[in-house]
Amino acid sequence: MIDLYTAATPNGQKIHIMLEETGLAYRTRWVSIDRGDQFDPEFLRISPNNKIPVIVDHDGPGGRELALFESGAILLYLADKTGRFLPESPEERWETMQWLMWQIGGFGPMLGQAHHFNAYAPMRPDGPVVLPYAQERYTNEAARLYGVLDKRLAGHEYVAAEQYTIADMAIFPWCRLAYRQRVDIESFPHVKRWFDAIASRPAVARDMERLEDIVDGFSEESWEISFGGRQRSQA
Ligand SMILES: N[C@@H](CCC(=O)N[C@@H](CS)C(=O)NCC(=O)O)C(=O)O
Repeated sequence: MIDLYTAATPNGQKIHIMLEETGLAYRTRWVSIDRGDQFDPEFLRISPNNKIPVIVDHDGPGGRELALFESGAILLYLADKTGRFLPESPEERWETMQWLMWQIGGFGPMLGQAHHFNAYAPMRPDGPVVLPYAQERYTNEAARLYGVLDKRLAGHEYVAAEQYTIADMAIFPWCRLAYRQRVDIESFPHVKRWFDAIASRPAVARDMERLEDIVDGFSEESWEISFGGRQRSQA
């Protein structure tokens, strides 16, 4: 049994997808990062960087319990544990690692900043904290990264190794929130084609449905109403 400590965010969703895809037995332990659960001393014991996701595998290596943080490490661990979604051949394996690291080191952190400056900062009650420089920087960087991904997917069905891997699982949840990054996914046709194909996988669709329930009031439409409107009225 695996306990997954998570929240309804892209980094959490990656692990949900992997667990659903592999069929491993798991329990979801929701961590409210808005409320500050991630700073609870109990949680810090397994996540010293105070972030989700974290897993505790009660049947880890040698039958012993293993706690693991950092979504990339968790995906690699689960791939190793199940022998799935990380190809064996060195060429394919390293290609997959390369795109996984691209997500962990660039796509995720940069899009996270794009979220903050385009979506969260304008909501702050304490005045105009939106920094146009930061918005421009991260919106441009987000578009650049989607461009890199689009170019890659122009010649490939999946991101790496010509098959569905943990690299796809890591990248996909960030694209689900393109509108928060001020990215129009329609203008990246290869990303859109790949995104739709992954979204229609039963394991992913199951997870997306669950997330819709959790983040209700945070749909694209309500985002437009509450945040688009607020931004316009501030301008
Ligand atoms: N590099 C980490 C990033 C994890 C991360 O940024 N988690 C966010 C939610 S998506 C979080 O827990 N934030 C809470 C905080 O920073 O206090 C990973 O890939 O696991």
